[in-house]
Amino acid sequence: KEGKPVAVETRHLIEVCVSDTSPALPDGTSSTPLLTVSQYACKRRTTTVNNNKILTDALEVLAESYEFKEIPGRCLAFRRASSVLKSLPWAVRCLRDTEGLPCLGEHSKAVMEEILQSGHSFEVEKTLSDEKYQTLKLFTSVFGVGPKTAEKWYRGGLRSFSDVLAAPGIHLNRMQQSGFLHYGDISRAVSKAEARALGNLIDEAVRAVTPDAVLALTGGFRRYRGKEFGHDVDFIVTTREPGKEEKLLTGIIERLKQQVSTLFGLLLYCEYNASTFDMVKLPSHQFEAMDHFAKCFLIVRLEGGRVEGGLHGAEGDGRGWRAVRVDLVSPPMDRYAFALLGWTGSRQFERDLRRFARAERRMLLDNHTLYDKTKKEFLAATTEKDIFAHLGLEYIEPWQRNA
Ligand code: DCT
Ligand code: MG
Repeated sequence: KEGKPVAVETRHLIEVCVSDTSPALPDGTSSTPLLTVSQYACKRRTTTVNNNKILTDALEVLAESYEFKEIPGRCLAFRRASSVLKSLPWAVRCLRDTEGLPCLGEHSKAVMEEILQSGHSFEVEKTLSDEKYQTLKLFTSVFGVGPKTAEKWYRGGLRSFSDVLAAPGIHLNRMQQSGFLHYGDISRAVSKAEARALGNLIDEAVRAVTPDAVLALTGGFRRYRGKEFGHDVDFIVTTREPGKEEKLLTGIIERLKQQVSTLFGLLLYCEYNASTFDMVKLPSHQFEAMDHFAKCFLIVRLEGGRVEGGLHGAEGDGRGWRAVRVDLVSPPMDRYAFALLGWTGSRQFERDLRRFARAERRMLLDNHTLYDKTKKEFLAATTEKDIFAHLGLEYIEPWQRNA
């Protein structure tokens, strides 16, 4: 659930506390920057420069802890508060700075005030040292382990990886087995150079299957999204021949499986999900986290020699390669703009795009379509700009979507 729809969008005109960056006026007073901050992340411009990292890190710890406790409303409230602070072009120095800002509830404000005054928050520190929080955080950091499995293991008295691996009653699925096997590599951040090297590797496989395929880096490493590091590398791949996109993806997987690098297979793990996309079943009124396009979740062996400047953070491990998580999604070409918009992120940006569409425009947006409930029709789009225009939103560049 994405929270309660708000009937009328509230705009907030705020006056910011005078800061060092405010230019002094000739009469000796300072100008106060005026800023309109929307409650919707898709109406804010958020770059990777976060002027309030101390505050947002703290709020995100609480968001995560409520996610583990399966209290989605509170989790979302902290995520929204954090996202608003990320969009500010200045650092919050006192609570008065935040007057008029949307999405900052009493709880968030109390945490912020404590940090602004004393440098830390009692509640955040208590959470960070909480055994259950620490254990769930550890377990969910394994590829293939979600909050439900982590909770089950915790309730079974397990506290560490060695507990899990030694427990007699635990059956790890294939994804989790690979998650443990490559844990060190997968939990290490992927650099931009590594993402580019993977792009070349996937591109070679794509060209070998179909020369005229379209391959795009998306997610945090999409061109101009601006993230330096990520947890995986996401690609959209499709073809201009209608209906051939699914074959394309299985072809790419086959090609990658056949490829060997220094005698080892390139694909360390591959889970392929066939398409369940069916225009007839749309629009979907229920929010679904995953789209229905054909996709695969991979772990790819990346040789250091392919990476400009070498592998990130692998100094001294002597292996010369690392494992990287890669996702490929393959929508039909006429769904490309929706898939690209949905897979570019950030998550908070996507959430609020859908929430804005529903609450402010009576439209349903997902990775497949945009549906106008008033006109009872699907709205066509070949570019992201078309979708923003249908929604009556100013276009937000990928590098401004780091909400
Ligand atoms: N996404 C989404 N909702 C989800 C999961 C993902 O809208 N529940 C979208 C947003 C980004 C894109 O899919 C890819 O997801 P991630 O790889 O998790 O995000 P990212 O921005 O690429 O960040 P990173 O990979 O660095 O964690
Ligand atoms: Mg990603």
